Amino acid sequence: MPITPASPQDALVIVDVQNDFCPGGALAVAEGDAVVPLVNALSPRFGIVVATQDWHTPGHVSFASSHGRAPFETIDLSYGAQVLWPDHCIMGQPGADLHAGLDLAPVQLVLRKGFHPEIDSYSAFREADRETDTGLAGYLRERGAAHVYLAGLATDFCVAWTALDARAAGFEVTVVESASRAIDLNGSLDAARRAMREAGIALVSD
Ligand code: VGL
Ligand code: ZN
Repeated sequence: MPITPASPQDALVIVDVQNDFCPGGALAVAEGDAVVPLVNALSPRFGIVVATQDWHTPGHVSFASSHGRAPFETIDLSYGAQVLWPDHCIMGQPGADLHAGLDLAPVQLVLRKGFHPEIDSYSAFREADRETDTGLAGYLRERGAAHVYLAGLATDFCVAWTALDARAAGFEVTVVESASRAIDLNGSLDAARRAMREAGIALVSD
């Protein structure tokens, strides 16, 4: 069913629609680029539109290469378990650019995350140490948002973590699954969908 936000203060958060998460990118999500026209169709319906950008330092703690390990292994860091990824979304490099087809005209804020060298941040609200806030909750509250919709990449990592933190921050949350694509590593998509449902997050199609 086409999504029609109930209030002009409903917010759309477009998560990490970046070259490195699209086919040909360093951490390509299957059909990642398929979300571009779907997100472009969604964004003009919202009064508040934010896009997030994964934005890592070279040698970032989430990179397997920083630990002499293979990508997709998990290690323990001071803040907990960390999946190790191929080098991706390095600040200022083309892989970190938002996909060229993404319509940026309706986007009012581009929020970067993951720029602290020693802390990852799947969530656009709170970094992986679970302490460092990005300011997004305050931004959305000051703009009067009560309901946050999410779409983008990847459903089971940055979309899910952002959705769960939006809920924890007190927003109503809806994930537009049809305009999102997943990495699906070791059952991560099923686990993410279960966690989101249990948190009271609506999973819908547009
Ligand atoms: C993401 C893994 C590492 C995402 C970002 O956008 O889902 N996944 N960094
Ligand atoms: Zn990342």
